[in-house]
Amino acid sequence: MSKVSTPAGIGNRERPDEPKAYAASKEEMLEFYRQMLLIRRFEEKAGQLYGLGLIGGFCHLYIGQEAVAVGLQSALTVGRDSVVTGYRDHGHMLAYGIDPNVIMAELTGRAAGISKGKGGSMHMFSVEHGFYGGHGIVGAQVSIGAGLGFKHKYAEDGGLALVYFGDGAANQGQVYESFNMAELWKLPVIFVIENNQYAMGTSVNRASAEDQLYRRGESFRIPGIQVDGMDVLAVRGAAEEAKAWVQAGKGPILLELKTYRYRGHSMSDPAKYRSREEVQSVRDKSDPIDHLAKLLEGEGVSADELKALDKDIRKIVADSAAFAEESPEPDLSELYTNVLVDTY
Ligand SMILES: Cc1ncc(C[n+]2csc(CCOP(=O)(O)OP(=O)(O)O)c2C)c(N)n1
Ligand SMILES: [Mg+2]
Repeated sequence: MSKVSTPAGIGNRERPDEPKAYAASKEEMLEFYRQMLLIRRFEEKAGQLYGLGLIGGFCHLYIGQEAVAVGLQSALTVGRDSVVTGYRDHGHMLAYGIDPNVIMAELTGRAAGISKGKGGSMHMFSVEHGFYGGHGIVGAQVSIGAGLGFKHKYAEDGGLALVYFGDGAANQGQVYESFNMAELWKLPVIFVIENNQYAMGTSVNRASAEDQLYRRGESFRIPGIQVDGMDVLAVRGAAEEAKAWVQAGKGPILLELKTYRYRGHSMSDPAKYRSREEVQSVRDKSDPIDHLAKLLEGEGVSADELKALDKDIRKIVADSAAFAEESPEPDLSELYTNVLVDTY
C-alpha cells in the first residue's frame, strides 16, 4: 500500500493519484528479475574482492535495495533522463545499463574503469548515459540533482532528473534549499528518499523528528508518496505516477521508498546497532528478489529457468572480476590528469 501526502499548506493544489502496482508483462518481470539478480551477484562479488584486498577505500553495498533502482530506472530513458546518487552507487549504474566490466574495473582502481580507475566505488560517472555520480558528501547530490532538473527545463530536452538520497541525508539543510528552488521553478525532478532505516548506525526514528519522510516536501508544496521499496512492481508503479507528474510541468515530486540494507553501512561496519534476527527477518519475509521469483512462478516460469538465469548472471559477474583483475592500473603519468577540467 502506498501513501500520498496531503500537506495542509498545499490547500487546493492538485495531488498525485495513489500509484497502482505496475502491470508488467512476463517478459518485463523477467527483465526486472535479471537486473535485480545482476546487482545482487555483482555486490556479493564486490564484497569478496574487498575481502581479498583488491578494492581499496570505501565500499558501500546495495544488497537488499535492488527493487528501488530497478523499479525506478526501468521507467526512464537512458541518455535523456539524468540520474544522480550518493556513494552506494553500483546498483544504480547497473540498472542504467552500464557495463559491469567497467564498474568492477573502477572498484579495483584499474585504468579501464569508468572513472579511469581514479574514482573508485563512490565516484563513478557516465555522462554518456546521463549518470552523474557517485557522491561522497551526504546530501550534496540533491543540489546537483536540482541543477540537473534546471538544465532539462532550460534546454527543453524533455528529460527529468532522478535524485536519490538516504534517510540520513534527508536531514541535511541543502536538501531543503534544493526543494525550495525546484518547486519555485517547477523543475522536472523526482526526489527519491531510499529509506533503508539506518544512517550508518543510527536508526531513522532516533535521528528524525518527522520520520514519515514522504511528508518532508510539504512546506515547499511538493507532494510525496510512500512506496514499498521491496516490491519492484510497486516501485515501478510509483515511478510511472511520478514521471507523469513532472513531465506534465507540475514541478518536482518526492518518493519515499521503504527499503532495507542487509549488509553493513560499508565494508567496515561492526554492525552493533541492530540484531542478526532483525536482518534475517527482513530477508525471510520481504526479499525483493524472492518476491518477484514467486510472481514469476505464478506466470509459469520454472525454478530451473530461474536457476539457469542465475548461472548466466554469475558468469557475467565472474567475467567482470576477471576483466578487472587483468586490467592494468593507471599509468603514473595520469596522476595529475582529470583533476581539473582545465590547466591553470
Ligand atoms: C556531509 C557529510 N556528513 C557526514 C558524512 C559521513 N557519512 C557518510 S554516510 C553517512 C550516513 C548517511 O546515511 P543515509 O543518508 O541514510 O544513506 P545510506 O548510507 O543509508 O544509504 C554519514 C553520516 C558524509 N559523508 N558527509
Ligand atoms: Mg539510510
